[in-house]
Amino acid sequence: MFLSFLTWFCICTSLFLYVQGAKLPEPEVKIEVLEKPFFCHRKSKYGDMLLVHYDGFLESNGTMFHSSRSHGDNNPVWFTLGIREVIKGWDKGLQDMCIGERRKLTIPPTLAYGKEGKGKIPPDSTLIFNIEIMDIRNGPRSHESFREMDLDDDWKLSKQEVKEYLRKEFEKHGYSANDTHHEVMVEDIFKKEDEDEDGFISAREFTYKHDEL
Ligand SMILES: [Ca+2]
Ligand SMILES: [Ca+2]
Repeated sequence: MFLSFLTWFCICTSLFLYVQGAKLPEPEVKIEVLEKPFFCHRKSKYGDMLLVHYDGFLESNGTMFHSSRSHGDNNPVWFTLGIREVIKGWDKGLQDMCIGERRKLTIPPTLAYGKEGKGKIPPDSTLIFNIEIMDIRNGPRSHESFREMDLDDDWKLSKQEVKEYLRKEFEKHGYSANDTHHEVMVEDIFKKEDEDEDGFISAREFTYKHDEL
C-alpha cells in the first residue's frame, strides 16, 4: 500500500517536472525581505498608495541608476500599487508589505523596461531595487475611500461630497483650499467617472478596476 502510494507520487512528480520543463516559466520577481518591523498595522495591497524610498541598480555591473535619497529632491515618492503606474516588477513585488519594511527585488527585463530600456537603463536589463515603504494610505479607489467620501451613506457620491473630500485631502497635505480649482477638478472627475451621467458616482462606477497583472 505504502509502496504503491510512493510509486504514484513519483510518477506524478516526474510528470509535473516534465510539463514544467516543456514550457518556459513565466518570469518572476525575486523578493528578498531585508527588514521587517515587529509591528505591522496594515499590509500593502492593490489600490493602496505607497510612499517609498528606493535605490535602483543594474544587475549586470552593479551601477546605481537612481536613488530617491540622493537624486532629485531627495524625497520619497508616492505611487498607487497595482495600476501599472510603475513597472510591473514593482506591482508584483511590493504587495503585502508593512510600513518600515525593506525589500530587495530582482526584476527581469520583461517586468521592467524590456527590450527598449529607458534612459540610463540599457535594453534587456535585469534590475535590482532596494525599496523601503515609508507610508501606506488608502488609494483613491479603495472601498475605505468610498465610505469616507460618502458622507450621507447613500452609496453614491454627489459632487458636493467629492468636493468636500478634495478640500480635506488638500488641507491634510498642507495646501490651502482653492474652491475654483476644486470645482474644475470635480467636473473633470465626474466627466470620467459618472458613466451613466446621473450626476452621482455610484459604488460600482467608483470601484477600482485593474487589469490582472
Ligand atoms: Ca452620498
Ligand atoms: Ca452615475
